[in-house]
Amino acid sequence: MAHVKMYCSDSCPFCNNAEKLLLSKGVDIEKINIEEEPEQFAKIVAEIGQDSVPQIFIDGRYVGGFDDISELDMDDELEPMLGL
Ligand SMILES: N[C@@H](CCC(=O)N[C@@H](CS)C(=O)NCC(=O)O)C(=O)O
Repeated sequence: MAHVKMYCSDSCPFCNNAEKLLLSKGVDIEKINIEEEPEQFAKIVAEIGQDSVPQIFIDGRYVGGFDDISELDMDDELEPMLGL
């Protein structure tokens, strides 16, 4: 199964939606709370040029936010990326 890393914050509806979608696929999520680890988030913001949350990586590959994984799911591309 793929390794999913999600940068997120508390009280973020898009993060909750992304988590729900990913959990519905049965995958584990490594969550990084950007309020607790701002320096880690600053590093990836510099890399990807996006500073909203969530920001999701699957097996180290940047896939985007909730809208992006939702679209991948609708196109039946998310599960293969998750190794399902
Ligand atoms: N299209 C993005 C929207 C994400 C979004 O707007 N997240 C809010 C928090 S729930 C945020 O980070 N707002 C601050 C910002 O956009 O810089 C997605 O689907 O992930």
